[in-house]
Amino acid sequence: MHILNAAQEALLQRERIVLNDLQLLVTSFQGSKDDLATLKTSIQQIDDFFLLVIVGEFNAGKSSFINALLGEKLLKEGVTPTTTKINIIRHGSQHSEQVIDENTLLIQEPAELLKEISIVDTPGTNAIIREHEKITSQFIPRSDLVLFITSADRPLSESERLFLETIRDWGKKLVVVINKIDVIENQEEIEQIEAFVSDNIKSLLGIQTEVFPISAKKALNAKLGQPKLWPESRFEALEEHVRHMLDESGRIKLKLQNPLGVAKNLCSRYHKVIEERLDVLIDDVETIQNIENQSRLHKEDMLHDFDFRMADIENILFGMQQRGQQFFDEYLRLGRIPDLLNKNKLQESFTRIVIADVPRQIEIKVDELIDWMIDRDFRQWKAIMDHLSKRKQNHEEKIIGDPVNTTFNYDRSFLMESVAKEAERIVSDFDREKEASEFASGAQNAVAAAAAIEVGAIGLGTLITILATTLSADVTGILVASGVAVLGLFIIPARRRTANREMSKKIQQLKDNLTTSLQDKFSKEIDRSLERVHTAILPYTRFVRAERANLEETQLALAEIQKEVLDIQNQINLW
Ligand SMILES: Nc1nc2c(ncn2[C@@H]2O[C@H](COP(=O)(O)OP(=O)(O)OP(=O)(O)O)[C@@H](O)[C@H]2O)c(=O)[nH]1
Ligand SMILES: [Mg+2]
Repeated sequence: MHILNAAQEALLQRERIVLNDLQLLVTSFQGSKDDLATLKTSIQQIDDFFLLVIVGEFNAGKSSFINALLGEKLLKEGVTPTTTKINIIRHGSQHSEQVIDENTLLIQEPAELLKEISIVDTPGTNAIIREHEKITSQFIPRSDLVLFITSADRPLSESERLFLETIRDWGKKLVVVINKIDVIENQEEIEQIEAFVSDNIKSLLGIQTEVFPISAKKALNAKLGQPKLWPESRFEALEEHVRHMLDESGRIKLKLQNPLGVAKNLCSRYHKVIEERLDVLIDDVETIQNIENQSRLHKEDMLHDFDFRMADIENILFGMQQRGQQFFDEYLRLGRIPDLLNKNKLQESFTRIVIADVPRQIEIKVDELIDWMIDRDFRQWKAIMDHLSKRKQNHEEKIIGDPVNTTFNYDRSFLMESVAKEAERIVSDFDREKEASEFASGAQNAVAAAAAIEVGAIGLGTLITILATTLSADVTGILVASGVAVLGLFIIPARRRTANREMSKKIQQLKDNLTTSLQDKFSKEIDRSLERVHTAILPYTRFVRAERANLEETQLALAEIQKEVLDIQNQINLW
């Protein structure tokens, strides 16, 4: 590269920094290897030879054009797809050819023009050999100036249009050449073709380019000894234009622009990827929120319903308490003294009248409660499963469309899948009976613990019967003890009230023990169920949160880079 002035040097410095930043960003974003390689090559190329790259459909006359430019028949021409490799033509003291790799050939030639620039002949696009187009497309980012050749007998085909878009997307400066004008009979027709190409490029690509109608064949022949063909070849204007574009400052400009165009292209591509991923994640956040909201509602519902159901149990116990009062009132009478002295009979009466079928009633209610609760839990998991599978369906296409890398989608799908699987597993393995019996024994333990009694696996109903029997014994004890001091009891109303209160307290205690321990057990169970949901979706939630933060950060960094690239581009354009 030529000596740069201070301002150019400073700008080049900035350019290197921003390109380096972009390289780091693409690397940390796990961008595609191809993108990284492209970026790296275009950075290296700042210091490399200037590359004028000739592209176009096969048979358009690319090789012929280069021959005409050099004024010698250096490259092979032919009607079938002829050029099969990238031919880099560079200045050398004598002619030589060297295979660089399977797709690249380096030709050295002692031509004056090549001292300033290297010219690249490429395989034609739209040839039957698809590989050719790929080789050429991959080379586009490396070019400093692209010369696009179309043929006058089929100007601007559909495939050429697509190829031109690729060139434009890489931010390349473009010169358009219409070759083979010698096959067109009259001047008017040539003008029509010229206008057609020029207008269409403008409307298709949104860029104004200069279009040069030429005859490469005549130009070469003119240079090879038939000078009268030179004006007809119309080559002069094109050569003049290229020479002007490629004077020293023009070359520096194009050289510096080249990697910036590549950077710009990558920036906008990665922006798009980030945006698409953020869209996916926003929907993910919504899914997670839906699940969490549903869990919260589920809990509220559960607690609300639970209070209703608990009220039934409390009513049963309340009924027992009232019967206890009546029983006491009835038995603490002088006329009942004989009964009070028969302890067994008294206990039997208390059990029959006061306890009645309370244990069974409670057991039924508790069983209902457990069933209801397990059913709700089951339904909750089913709802989660449905949410996730709906989410999966909605976004499968979006996920497939991400061109840059697959780890994001892989990780994300994997996590979502594993939550969905967990939900599915829970739903399909759901064993109501097992859950219910575990739950019941949990409830039993809670009640037993509250009453401070040791129990084995006896069932809640039996436990309540035991508690009721204890209560019967206790209460009968109070009555019997009262009976011994029977006279005092009837004479001193204060003692009678104390005994009555004590009995009420015992029943109240049983009631409290039962309700609080059941309540405790159930609310713990609700929390446990919610916790289970929360834990199951946690890896997914975490991923979404972390990935989102990460993407937003990358987005900001990318925007900075993009801004700097634009700024440097503008500065260069001011030269
Ligand atoms: N009439 C006419 N024929 C030309 C002109 N330029 C090239 N040709 C012919 O067009 C055919 C294709 O030319 P090439 O230079 O091989 O075309 P290419 O674009 O390099 O083709 P590929 O290497 O196959 O992609 C050859 O037969 C040339 O002689 C021209 O200006 N006028
Ligand atoms: Mg060729």
